[in-house]
Amino acid sequence: MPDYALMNQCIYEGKAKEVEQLTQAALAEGRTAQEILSDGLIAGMSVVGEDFKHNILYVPEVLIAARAMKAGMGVLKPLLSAKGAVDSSVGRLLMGTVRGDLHDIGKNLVCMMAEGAGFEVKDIGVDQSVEKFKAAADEFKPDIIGMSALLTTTMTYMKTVVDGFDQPGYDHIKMAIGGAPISQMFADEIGADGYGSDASNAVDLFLYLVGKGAAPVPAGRAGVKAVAVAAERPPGNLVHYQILYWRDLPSAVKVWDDFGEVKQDLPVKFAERIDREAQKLGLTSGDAYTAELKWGEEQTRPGSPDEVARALALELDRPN
Ligand code: B12
Repeated sequence: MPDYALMNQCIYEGKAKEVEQLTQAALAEGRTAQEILSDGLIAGMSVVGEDFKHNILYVPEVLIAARAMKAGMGVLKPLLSAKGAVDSSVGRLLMGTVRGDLHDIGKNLVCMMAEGAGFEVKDIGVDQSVEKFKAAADEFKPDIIGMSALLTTTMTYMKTVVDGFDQPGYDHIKMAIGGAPISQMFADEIGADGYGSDASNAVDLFLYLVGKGAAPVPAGRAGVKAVAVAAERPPGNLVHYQILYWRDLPSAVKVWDDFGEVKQDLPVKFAERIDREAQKLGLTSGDAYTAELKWGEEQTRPGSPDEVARALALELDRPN
């Protein structure tokens, strides 16, 4: 019997090589690709989804877990598609980033989580026009079309796509949208069927749109997360902290002690600096970009998580 609990744990910890090997071993033992997919991969990824929902895991950890799931999927995919064995009973999802927009990290994450929840997913990539969405929909016959946009200049194109599908023959397809600048209000404005605030919320939305779940409430994922209970900290309290780097450029900080935790994205100029550097180096694909994200060493210093997070943001803000 394959050790599915271990496989789930390896997904959670983002151990791609181990997941790949365990998947191969389970196949060698004669288990079906479908069983390994659901008990080994999907079960592991759903714990990741739950912990992401409850702010126990953050985007970098989820991306690393998603990569591990992808390693297992790589082994299973030829078998699943060869036998037509994918259980698409949950639903079929067509995903893409809209025209003019090259951001795909969030979209990829949504695809992985949706696959993890049992959807059959077709990802048509970035910079997609309404014509491309329609051609792909004609071929793939999705239940849902998911669109992603990260730029205020490209989010308006989502309406063009929604309008493009407002035609006989496409009425059964639900339109879902997401991306950092998107809101429920914008979704209502352009006539989309739903908006998802993050990958796990997106999966809840998809399940709802195919009639397999309750209406989700988009979660506001704030830049600063204080999971702390108000607590008296002793004088000289030590907190632990880590800095998330993109290559050598800081991107976010995580600070915690026994009483709570703060995760803070650094101010917008840090993201802009990273964007410029990524483009200069040509590391713009989702995988190339994410591969450069690494947590720095764990360190300690006195204070509360809030104070230390603020101090770190100031200290890291030096001209490069
Ligand atoms: C990584 C990044 C890049 C990378 C993209 C790599 C890649 N392949 O994706 C590179 C370096 C290429 C890049 C380029 C640019 N970028 Co950029 N980028 C970012 C950055 C730092 C992170 C985005 C990200 O991946 N977030 C993490 C993911 C997981 O979150 P997410 O995308 O929001 O997705 C989640 C949810 O939104 C939701 N979701 C997403 N899609 C969908 C879809 C559906 C259907 C559902 C339900 C849910 C859903 O679920 C996801 C998972 O939880 C942001 C800053 C930021 N902090 O957001 C800037 C940012 C988005 N970029 C920005 C800009 C301006 C640019 C450039 C124009 C820079 C330039 N001067 O050239 C170019 C544009 C290139 C183009 N034409 O698209 C601005 C946008 C400003 C604005 N409001 O319009 C930002 C906000 C940075 C900033 N403040 O300056 N960028």
